[in-house]
Amino acid sequence: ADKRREVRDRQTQVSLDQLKARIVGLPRCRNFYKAVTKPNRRGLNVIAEVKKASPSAGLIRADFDPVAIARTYERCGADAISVLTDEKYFQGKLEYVEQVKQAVEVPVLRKDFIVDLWQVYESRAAGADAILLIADALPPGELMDLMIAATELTLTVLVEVHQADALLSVRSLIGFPEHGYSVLGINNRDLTTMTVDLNTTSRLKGMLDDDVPVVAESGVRTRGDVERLIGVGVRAVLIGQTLCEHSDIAEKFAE
Ligand code: IGP
Repeated sequence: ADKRREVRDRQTQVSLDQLKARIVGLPRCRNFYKAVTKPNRRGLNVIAEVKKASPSAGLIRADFDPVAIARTYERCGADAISVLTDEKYFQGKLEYVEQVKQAVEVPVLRKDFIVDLWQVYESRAAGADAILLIADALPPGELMDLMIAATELTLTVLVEVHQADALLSVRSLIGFPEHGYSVLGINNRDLTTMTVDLNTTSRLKGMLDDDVPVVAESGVRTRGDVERLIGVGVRAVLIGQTLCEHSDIAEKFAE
């Protein structure tokens, strides 16, 4: 409900037609789908997240510089970059997507609570190559509508689930070309209680065909965690806090 109010405020400043006009002149999206699903030496792809603060951790990095962090990630070999833009809970900003997109060559994911078509256009206009849609929080019909709109704009959709029932209702939508480029994100963090359980990934992945591209999200902190997820067969991991909070981001990445 908060998000809907925020979106309504922003809509009074920029109309859908204005966003559409901006999008017309843009180059096509970088291929986020390919970046996170391609086979590689490491055994999985890495989406590194630019994250200033979170409800569970508070302020993660005091000297937060989104462009510097994104450049470090890219230099360390990140396959894609996630940028949190939610202001209220994560101290993000939409402008961070614009800035990061200009600073790196890999695809950029806009991470926010997207509940309205207008935000899909807003994301594309800001330069995002992919958006997050949270299946646990959206009725299936609305999720579909947002996925179709994203596809028309050539965005990749990261469809996130935490609960088995949400997975059941969306699993048939993932990966089909007629629904555009989409990958399934399994969130190890329960957004209602903030608790993290890495077993969520293996438990939910077991409900999917092996060829569905899966991204494991949240709570990945050590080399051991990554090895474990490679063993489960995910195509990518999304890592935020443990990288952003480290005094030497490059050193933590190498681990
Ligand atoms: C990153 P972590 O534990 O590495 O910082 O997690 C990412 O998964 C997390 O930021 C996230 C998120 C979300 C944030 C996953 N799903 C939905 C906001 C909204």
